[in-house]
Amino acid sequence: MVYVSRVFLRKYGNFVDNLRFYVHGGSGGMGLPRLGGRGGNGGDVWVVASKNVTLKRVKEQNPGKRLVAGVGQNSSIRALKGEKGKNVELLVPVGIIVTNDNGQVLGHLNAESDRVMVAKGGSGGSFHSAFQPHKGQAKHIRLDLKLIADLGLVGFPNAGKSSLLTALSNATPQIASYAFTTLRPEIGKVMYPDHKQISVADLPGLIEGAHMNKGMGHKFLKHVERTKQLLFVVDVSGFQLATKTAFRSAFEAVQLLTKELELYKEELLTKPALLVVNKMDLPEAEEKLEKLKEQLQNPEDFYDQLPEDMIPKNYLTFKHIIPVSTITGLGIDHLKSSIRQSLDEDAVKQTEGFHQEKLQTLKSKALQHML
Ligand SMILES: Nc1nc2c(ncn2[C@@H]2O[C@H](COP(=O)(O)OP(=O)(O)O)[C@@H](O)[C@H]2O)c(=O)[nH]1
Ligand SMILES: [Mg+2]
Repeated sequence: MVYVSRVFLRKYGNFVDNLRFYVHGGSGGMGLPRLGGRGGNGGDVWVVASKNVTLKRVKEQNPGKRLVAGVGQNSSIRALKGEKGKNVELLVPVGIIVTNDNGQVLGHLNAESDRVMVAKGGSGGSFHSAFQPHKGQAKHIRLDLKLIADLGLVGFPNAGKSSLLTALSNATPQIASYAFTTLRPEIGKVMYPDHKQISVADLPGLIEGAHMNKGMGHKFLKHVERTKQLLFVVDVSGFQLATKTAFRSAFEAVQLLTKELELYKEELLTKPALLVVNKMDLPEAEEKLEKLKEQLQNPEDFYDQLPEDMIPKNYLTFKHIIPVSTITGLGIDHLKSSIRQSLDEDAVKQTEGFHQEKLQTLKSKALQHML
C-alpha cells in the first residue's frame, strides 16, 4: 500500500512550483561604549531572479531550506565602525512571487535581476541602543512560481486545441498578458455550477522537433512550465504535419508529445496529465479509440512504430482519458468534471504538504523553547 502511494507521488505532483524557506538577517555587531563606536549592521537576505535556475535546483541546493546572513562586526579600537555582515542572495527563476507565511506579498520577481529583501539584518550597537546590537529579522517565506493557467493544452497543430478551448469556456477565450513573459497565450475560463473557475491555456501548436527549437516549439514549452497540469490533445485519427512527413497515429502523437516534453525538461512530465482524444465524430473513431487505449496500457509493446530517437524514456500515465468531439459536444461535460476532479485532488495534496511544513516548524520551535 505504501509502495503504491509512493509511486503515485513520484509520477504526479513531483513538479516543484513552490518552496518555503526560513530566512534570518544577521545580527548587528556590538558598539564600543568607551569610544562611542558603532557595530556593523547584520547582513540582509535577498531573493534575486535569475535565468537558468529552476525551483527544483534551488530545492536540491538548499536541503535545509534555511538562509542566514552574516553577523555585523563588533566595533573595535582599530575600526570604530564595524563592518556590515555578509548578505545572502538566493537565486530563483524569473516569474516568482514571494510571500510570507501570512500570505502577504513581499515582492514579484518578473524580470532578470529583480530582487526583494526578505530579512533585514539587525542594526549594530551604538550610543542610541546603549551599544547593544539588534537581532536580524527572521521569518518564513514562500516562493511560488506564477502560473499562467491551471491547465496547459499540449498538442500538435490541428488536434483541435482552439476548438476545445472554445467548447470548454463557452466564450471566446481571452488573450492574456503577463509581466514575466512576452508570449500571449490564449486563456479560457471553465465555469462550474459552484462558481469555481478553472483556467486553460492554449499555446502555439507543438511541432515535432520542438526541443530543437524549431518554430515556436521552444517558447511553447516554456509555457507548459507555468501550468499546474497538462491536458494532452490528440486527433483520434492521428495526423500528418505535411505531405513530406510521416503519418502518425494518435498513439504515436502521444509518444512524440511526451518525448518533446522530456527533451525540453524532463521535470515537466512529473505534472499530472490528462488525455483528450478529439474528433470522436469521425468515421471509425470508436475502433481507433479502443486501439489507442489498448496501446496506452502497454506502450513499450508498440514502440517499434516510432523512430528510435523519438521513444520516451518513461511513458506518461494519464489520470483520465476522455474522448470528445468539439463539434457535437460529446464528452465535454465529462472532460470538465475530470479536470475539476484532478485539480481538486492536487489542491488537497498541496495544502496538506504546506500544513505539514508549518506544523513541523511549530513543533521544532516548541522543542527549542523547552531546551
Ligand atoms: N471532425 C471534427 N473536426 C474538428 C473537431 N475539433 C476540431 N476540428 C477541426 O480541426 C481543425 C483544427 O482545429 P483547431 O481547433 O484549430 O486545432 P488546433 O490547431 O489544435 O488549435 C479545424 O478545421 C476544426 O474545425 C472535432 O471534434 N471533430
Ligand atoms: Mg489553435
